[in-house]
Amino acid sequence: MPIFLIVIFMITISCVNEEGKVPSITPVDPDATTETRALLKNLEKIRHDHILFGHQDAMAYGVTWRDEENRSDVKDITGSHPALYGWDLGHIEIEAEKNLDEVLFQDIRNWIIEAYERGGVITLSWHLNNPATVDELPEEHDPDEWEATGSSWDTTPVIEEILPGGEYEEVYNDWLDKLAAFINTLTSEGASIPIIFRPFHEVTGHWFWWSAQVATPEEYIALWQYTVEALRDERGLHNLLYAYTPNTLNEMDSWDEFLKWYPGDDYVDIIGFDDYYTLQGGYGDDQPVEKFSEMLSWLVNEAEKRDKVPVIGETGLEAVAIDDWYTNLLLEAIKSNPEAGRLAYVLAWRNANEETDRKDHFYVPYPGHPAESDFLKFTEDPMILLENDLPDMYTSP
Ligand code: BMA
Repeated sequence: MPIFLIVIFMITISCVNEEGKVPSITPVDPDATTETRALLKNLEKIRHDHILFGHQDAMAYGVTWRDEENRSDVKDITGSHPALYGWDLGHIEIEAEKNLDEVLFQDIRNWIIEAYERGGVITLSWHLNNPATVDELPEEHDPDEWEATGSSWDTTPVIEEILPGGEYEEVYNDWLDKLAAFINTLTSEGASIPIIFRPFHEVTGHWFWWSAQVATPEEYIALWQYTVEALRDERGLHNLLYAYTPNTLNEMDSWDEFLKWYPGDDYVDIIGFDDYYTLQGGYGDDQPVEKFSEMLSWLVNEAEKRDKVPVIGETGLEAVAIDDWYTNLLLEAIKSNPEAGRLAYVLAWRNANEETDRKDHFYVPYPGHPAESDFLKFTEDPMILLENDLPDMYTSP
């Protein structure tokens, strides 16, 4: 082949991942459904220009309301629901009717199907109980006791006993059956709805039974890989993309820790971290916004090296206590250099209802809140996408 043809061929290949071209990225599940593959490609494509804004439990409740048709705090302010919906499957494993934050699984299912049919994107986390101590879980729900014995926050060591040959292997397999059964009901017109599954998050924190103070990286990685294989290969779920989001880089001794717990390129589609304190200077940084932006650049770089999609797994400032947090801190960090902004999405944590749940525990403002107009400005930035701004995420670009 003449040398100039080889050069043209190589230039073509190297352009594949850039905006305007069809991304070559494929899920770690070789049998992923067409819509799931399309979702991953669309996230990869979109992140060069835009970021999807997401909200946990968006449709279930807001600070001042609960269980109202077609309502979300994001929509109350902006006129659109968020582009991304986070839900948590904690307590599906114990066959509860409601998840750990008192949302009926039946409702979660319906909100997922409706959001998908409107074009929204879904991500699921799983605050699963501790298999060793689950029997001690309090029967009565108390929103202020979310860290109760038997819960995800019960740090009794257990991973070794979940893995093959361990005392709780059967229990865990049964829990995976329950999880898979629920995910199997997430369909629209007979097709499975693509889900970004984000299990075992914040591993580098010290509050969950799977996290760094009780688990070793080997155990964590084995648990992750076992879970992916169990869902994908044994239970035949082919609508999942897997997201790895440890706790913020800013609480790590070295950013290599992110990679120390990383389950591997063959087990992860999306990488990110959860961060609640950097932007407002909670770790004592002199220039917190710059620090956050540096961390994002590092993440984007790592993702691009591995052909993974970078995201912010969870963030927010409790009670949105700084009025311009969304534009002057979050958006500023994202925009302060082109690399930091190449993220597919950012998920804000939930807006707990002030009457029935925790008070002042919300991460998106609501109408009348002092941060309302700043949040609206944030969502009106051309970079930020809400549900109404989304292209078709489920048809391959
Ligand atoms: C935490 C808090 C808790 C909640 C848990 C799981 O961050 O919001 O109130 O129970 O997440 O959603």
